[in-house]
Amino acid sequence: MDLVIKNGTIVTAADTYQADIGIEDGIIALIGRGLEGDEVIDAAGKYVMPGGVDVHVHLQMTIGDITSSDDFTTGTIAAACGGTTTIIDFINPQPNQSLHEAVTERRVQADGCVAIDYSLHLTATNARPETLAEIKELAAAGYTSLKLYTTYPALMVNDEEMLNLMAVAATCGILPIVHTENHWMIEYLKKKLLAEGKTAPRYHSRSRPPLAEAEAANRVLALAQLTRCPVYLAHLTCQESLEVVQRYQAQGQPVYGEVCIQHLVLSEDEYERPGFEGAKFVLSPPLRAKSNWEPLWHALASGALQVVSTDHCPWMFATQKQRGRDDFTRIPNGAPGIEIRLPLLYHFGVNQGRLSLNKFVELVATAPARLFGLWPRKGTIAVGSDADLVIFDPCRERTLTQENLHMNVDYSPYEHITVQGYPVMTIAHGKVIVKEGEFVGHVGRGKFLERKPFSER
Ligand code: DUC
Ligand code: ZN
Ligand code: ZN
Repeated sequence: MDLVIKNGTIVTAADTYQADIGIEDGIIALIGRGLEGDEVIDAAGKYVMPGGVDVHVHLQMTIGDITSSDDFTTGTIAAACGGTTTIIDFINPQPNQSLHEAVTERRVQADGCVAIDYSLHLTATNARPETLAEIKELAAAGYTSLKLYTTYPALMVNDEEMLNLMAVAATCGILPIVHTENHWMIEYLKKKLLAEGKTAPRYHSRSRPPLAEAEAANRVLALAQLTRCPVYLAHLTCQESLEVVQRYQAQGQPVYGEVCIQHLVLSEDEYERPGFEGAKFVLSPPLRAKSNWEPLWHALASGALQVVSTDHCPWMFATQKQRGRDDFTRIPNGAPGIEIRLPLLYHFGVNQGRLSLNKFVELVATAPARLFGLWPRKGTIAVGSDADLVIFDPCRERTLTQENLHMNVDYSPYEHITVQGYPVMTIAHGKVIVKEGEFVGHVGRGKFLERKPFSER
């Protein structure tokens, strides 16, 4: 064996047990007792879990003349430091750019620049015949998920377009991921608020109420039913949307959904911070009332929702967020999270009795890998799987300040929070890439991952 991890407690979505893991050529080769290898890591007293899979991140995403502040290098290093070994980002097609061109552009940005493995979701902003044809071709090349938006003028598709896109997705093994917020409700409220002189960050959340999210979720699931298309709803935030999801699930429709870590831990109270501080929390859908927390946790624990991701999309507070100083609608949407997903979910989920240890692993690694066509290569600890592993110390305490994190952004939304339980080592393809909180790997070692069609997951 090249490497043996000894004496740890292996935790997967299904089991918790004591065993050693033997790794050869970057792959898990043996799981058993008393293994010996050229290099040995002692994981006594620690959990050994599959590396995290974050299926919703926006690294170096350009909107107009600004770009989110973590690029593929800084963002994947930060991910690794927080125990994530695979990310899925998005292609960002410009108007009139073909999907193939957008894929090539994104691959050029990422290939050779990533510290961990990555893949890309397609994004469609129209349903022209040539776009539909490209989606089929790209599905065959391993791009088996498709982001669709019901808001953002440059990105959104109308119901007719969504129907045509879903119909194609259903035939070629693609899982649509939909950002559900009713654009016209939001436009109406934004204009009304601005006309009343309400320009501060707190009005961001008032312009995007739960009703707008739940309406779009309902509509999207109805379109999915008509086209017999499975669907994955991005960043669900509120009880109103959950009720919609569960109603369609109860009819037997394949509906999946994620919660982003910020919506489980932070609330709309953050928008009441003095001055412009609330802008740090301007993300969409916005942070909600605390009363939504327990229904979301319960939906994750019960399996109604399957994934916890981050929607990592950081903007510098001192510069980029400032463009919305006099108008909340101009604040770039998004916040950092790629590095703190595992510790926050463990601390607020497992430590507080809301999630079992196995459910925690399922939510951060196994279910995302499975839904997006990467399992069992990723998301589990099994012979033949990639040796992407996290050694997690359930006793390690850490305060999530901007200075001790690696994300390229000038603030932490979690500045005040101390968590218990933290990754102390991250291994990717059988190599230690993070040790005691510092990246010791090689940028460029991460590989692009082709993914299986939805029907084979
Ligand atoms: N919301 C999005 O829909 N995308 C990026 C960041 C955000 O907050
Ligand atoms: Zn979104
Ligand atoms: Zn997003």
